Amino acid sequence: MSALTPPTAWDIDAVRADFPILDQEVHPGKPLVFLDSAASSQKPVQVIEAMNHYYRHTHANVHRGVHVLSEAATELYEGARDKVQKFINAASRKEVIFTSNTTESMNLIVQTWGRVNLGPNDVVVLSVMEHHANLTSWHILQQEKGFRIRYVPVTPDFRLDMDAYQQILRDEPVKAVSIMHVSNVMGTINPMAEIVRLAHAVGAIAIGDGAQSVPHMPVDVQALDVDFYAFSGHKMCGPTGVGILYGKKALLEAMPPWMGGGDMIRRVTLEGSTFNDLPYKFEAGTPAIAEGIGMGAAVDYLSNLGMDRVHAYEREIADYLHDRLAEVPGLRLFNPDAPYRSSVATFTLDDIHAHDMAQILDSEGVAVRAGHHCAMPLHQHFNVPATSRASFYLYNSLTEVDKLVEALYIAKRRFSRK
Ligand code: C6P
Repeated sequence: MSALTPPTAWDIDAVRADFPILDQEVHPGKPLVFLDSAASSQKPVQVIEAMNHYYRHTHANVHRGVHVLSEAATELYEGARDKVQKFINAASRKEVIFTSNTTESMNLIVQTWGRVNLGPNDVVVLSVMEHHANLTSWHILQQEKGFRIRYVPVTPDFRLDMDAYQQILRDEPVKAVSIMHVSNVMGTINPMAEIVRLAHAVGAIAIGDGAQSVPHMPVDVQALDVDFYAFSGHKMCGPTGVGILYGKKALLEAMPPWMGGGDMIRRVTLEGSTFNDLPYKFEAGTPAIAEGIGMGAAVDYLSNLGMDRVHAYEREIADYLHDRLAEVPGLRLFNPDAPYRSSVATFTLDDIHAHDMAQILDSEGVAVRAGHHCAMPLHQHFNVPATSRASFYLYNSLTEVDKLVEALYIAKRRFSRK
């Protein structure tokens, strides 16, 4: 590193070289500009190779056999749990439960902790900006248990209304607060530690949806003091099919199991079953072994880059992105200002429908997501049926911001001719 290079300099070419999928044209003369990482990120060769190597050399079921391959597979799979524990600074590996994704993690909390602890006199606090994973899972149990749900509103500057949150906590017998750390639509970074502190002050538990935070910033579950925290492997350079539920040990120990099956039991007779210790109590059946190992490789990849550096680079992208977008006439943005924003731009342009917009951008090689992004209530709050979302990640370059802006002007020109 030369004396002139700042210590946080990001070698974007070296990072992009790790992601072979990025090096392609998606239409003749149109190189891929992948801006849909909030839906699912791309995978570096290190993750692809780890899974490939496992299937070629070490595949066998875990926790079951005494033969060489089963022991090797178990070591790799359980090693991935240790990596995740360290990555989020959980106090114990028993607190790291493998699930299939954030959605399953959320449903696990609701169907175990929620089922045991919630009744008609209780209140659960969610927010208007939540993803459906953190809405419908509660709605399903609410129909059975009859508790009430209060929703923290969103401010006109696209943030969580913390005053309204505190008012709800004063007014209601709140048992649980479940809120996203980072919004998948607006990119808003919510004050998670403060949300947790205020929930605990009234005796409520606090649950964090970390699907959009863990991939992009350092997360320390002990510093947040959060009771449960959920995230997905596929948004953080890992494979699909694997996710994590972090939970404080005392809470997890007090919760009944969710799914029954192999691995989660201690003893089974025809009269009944007793259950395994944590974390296995919540992991019934053969797990997604290769995916767990792939997630471990993704954690290694991100740790080697350094999450502080990833976050700093994404802030640089966010600043440039929002500076450039501010110059596009007719663009309506649904993102907060710095320091609350992340490397996401969600927008409508003139009266172009979001799906038409995504198609035009795609014809220019620019991949974005269009629709309600599994956050229908938030779009009802905006009073728009759909938005387009460009979500950047550690492998996107500043030049790709320019490509997005160019493509937006192309869309404007095409529609103004109609
Ligand atoms: N958001 C998006 O395009 P799963 O599908 O279980 O891995 O993640 C669900 C989920 C939960 N919470 C948040 C904040 C999320 O962003 C997501 C997934 C994707 O925004 C797919 S809908």
